[in-house]
Amino acid sequence: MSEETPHFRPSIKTQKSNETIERSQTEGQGGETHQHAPDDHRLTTAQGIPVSDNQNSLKAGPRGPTLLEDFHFREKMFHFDHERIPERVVHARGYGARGYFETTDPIPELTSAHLLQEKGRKVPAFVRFSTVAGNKGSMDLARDARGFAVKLYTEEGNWDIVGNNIPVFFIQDAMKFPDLVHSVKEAPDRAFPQAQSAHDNFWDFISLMPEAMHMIMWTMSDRGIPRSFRFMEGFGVHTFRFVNAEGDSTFVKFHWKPKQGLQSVLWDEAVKINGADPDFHRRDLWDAIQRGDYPEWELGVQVFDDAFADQFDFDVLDATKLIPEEDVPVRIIGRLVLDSVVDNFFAETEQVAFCTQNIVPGIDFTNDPLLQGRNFSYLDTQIKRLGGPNFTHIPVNAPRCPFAHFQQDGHMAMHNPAGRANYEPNSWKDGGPRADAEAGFRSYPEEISGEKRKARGELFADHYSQARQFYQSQTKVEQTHLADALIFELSKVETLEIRERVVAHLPNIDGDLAQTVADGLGFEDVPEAHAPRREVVGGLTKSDALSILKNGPDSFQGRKLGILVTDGIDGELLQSLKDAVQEAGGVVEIVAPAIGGIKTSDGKRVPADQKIDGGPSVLYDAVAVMASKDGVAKLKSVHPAKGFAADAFAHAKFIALAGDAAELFRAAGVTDFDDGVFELADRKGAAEFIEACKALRYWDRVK
Ligand code: HDE
Repeated sequence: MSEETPHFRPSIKTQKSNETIERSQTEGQGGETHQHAPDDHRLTTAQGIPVSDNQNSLKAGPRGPTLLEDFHFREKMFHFDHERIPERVVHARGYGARGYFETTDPIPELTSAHLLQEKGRKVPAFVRFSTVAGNKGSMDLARDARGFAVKLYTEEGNWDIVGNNIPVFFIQDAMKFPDLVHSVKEAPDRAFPQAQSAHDNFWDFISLMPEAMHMIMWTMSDRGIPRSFRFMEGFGVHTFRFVNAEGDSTFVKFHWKPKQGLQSVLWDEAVKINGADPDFHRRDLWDAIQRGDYPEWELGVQVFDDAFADQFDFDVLDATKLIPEEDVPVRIIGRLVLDSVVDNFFAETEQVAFCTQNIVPGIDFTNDPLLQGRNFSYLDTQIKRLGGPNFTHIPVNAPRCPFAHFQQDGHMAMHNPAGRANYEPNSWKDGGPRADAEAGFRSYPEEISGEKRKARGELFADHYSQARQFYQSQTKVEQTHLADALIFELSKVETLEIRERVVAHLPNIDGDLAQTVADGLGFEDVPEAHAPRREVVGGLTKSDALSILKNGPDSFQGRKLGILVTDGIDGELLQSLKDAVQEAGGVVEIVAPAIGGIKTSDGKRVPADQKIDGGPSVLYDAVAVMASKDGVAKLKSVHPAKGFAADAFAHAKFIALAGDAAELFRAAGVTDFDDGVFELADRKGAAEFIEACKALRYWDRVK
């Protein structure tokens, strides 16, 4: 037996990986974890001691026991055993990227925030998207709200807008957050279901919390299953304050509007994507940034004063309410661009510590009781996750502006004060920093008075009005999806009383919705409606801004066409289809019976990106099938190929057919070809097909 096992040196060949490696050695913005010179391949311990053998532990003879003095083994294993930090109690599954924010329309009249004083002012940004309920390893397409957390490294410190892709929340007071989260996460005895809300505990809680009904409309709508992080809106949710240089304050709500337009998947797609590619969202973001298709959002603000707040039907401090864009228009003031992936997931995405209380001069909180509670929670949670009070020393969390204070010591202290002064006031010559009454952060001096009580504002008792407005603002297709989602979720609820108690909220929202869901659950009648605590405000105007379909992209930019091909197809036609997609700013993936690809009729090899069973049509925004006579004959006996066709049709996708591809669809049971199905014959046809794909779905098929 040999005592020395030869070293295995992995060689990295793919272009993508090489790019990543180069970047990590030059940029290192977020996590300067690589302390080696790039050409230093010598393995050492963490103490820098050179290692002679990384395959075998130190033994008393080749077959003898392992010796305790093997400090290399001991350190390696010790470190491995401590690799994990606690995952976030909510939003555990997330994905981050870097970029920048740039002011496009300065607003000094509204806020003194340095960043927003001048057009073109630019600061680095870090964004983390997430699901809420699932654990760190859960799948991306769970029905859930999505976190949309933005850290702006401004010249006056870090400003975090820790928002969601939904502008309202389930609850009104932070007191209920632990209950909400316990109810949606796995039950404590059985530890399932995970990463889903379709279970008794969640709906039991919701049925008893009418204030959640507005948010439920949003999570059951297609907002709960976005196609990509790139195609979602973001919202600050709470009402915040702007404060200008004169000390005047206005209320403000923050909106992130995706330049790419809104888009979601269908529930049946979500279910299948979770199996085919549980990392669908993170892969999408990674790929888009890597290919230079940088996702971009506009920052919009809704600004309003006390007079508006006083005449508004609802309380602006109530996070279960939004302010319709038709009432207070969204003014675009800046843009956020994500142009760089992280060097190291753990260093940046896992360790990034967002805190709602990170605001800069010119921004302030309101008394929203949810926001007030969050301001306590986020700091608390960072201590637990990151192990001590020095988490701001981690590069991704450190400010990028000068900073100076007298805090010291603690676990893993990296920035330590130089010199003698670590207190203030002091009389030393280099006595350290001093507070600045002019430029320093000052809270808006709002007058506060009131009885000390556990209570809520009166208008908080309205629970259904905006839920109704949301539902009624949706297109027919979207309303159907919403009702289907409720039926799906409640069908997973085992306890009849819970199902009934949920449905009894719906007549207060919309009679047809209540009836459809009751029918879908097999109820004989719609259960008697719960009495609203406050009369529902009727006649709220429908808001187009609430619908996804009314805010689609009208472009195939950043979207993906899946082309299923067989041997013997027309290579030129394939090329013209690829050209048309590229011209539209989209991406093509070739799906073939084998990963080695196919040969076109003129003998050219086309490599595949996916083998057919790894590339189902649910992964694509539109599909084309190009098949020769022999090719289709073989495809017809491949179940995933038939699934590719049947699903694409059922999911209302635009479909292009070339050669004998129609036969595959017929074999899959699709016989009625409609106007969403294109016969592909030449270059012009390819361009026409991609033009049609801008609409993303041929909804007429599923009306
Ligand atoms: Fe959070 N939330 N939250 N939340 N939240 C956390 O902080 C909390 C709420 C949101 O990508 C935790 O660092 C309370 C609303 C996002 O790292 C924790 C309440 C909104 C993220 C916490 C809320 C959010 C979090 C867990 C009720 C939308 C992920 C880990 C008062 C506006 C940030 C962490 C990231 C994360 C507490 C409600 C968004 C426990 C107490 C409303 C996007 O501190």
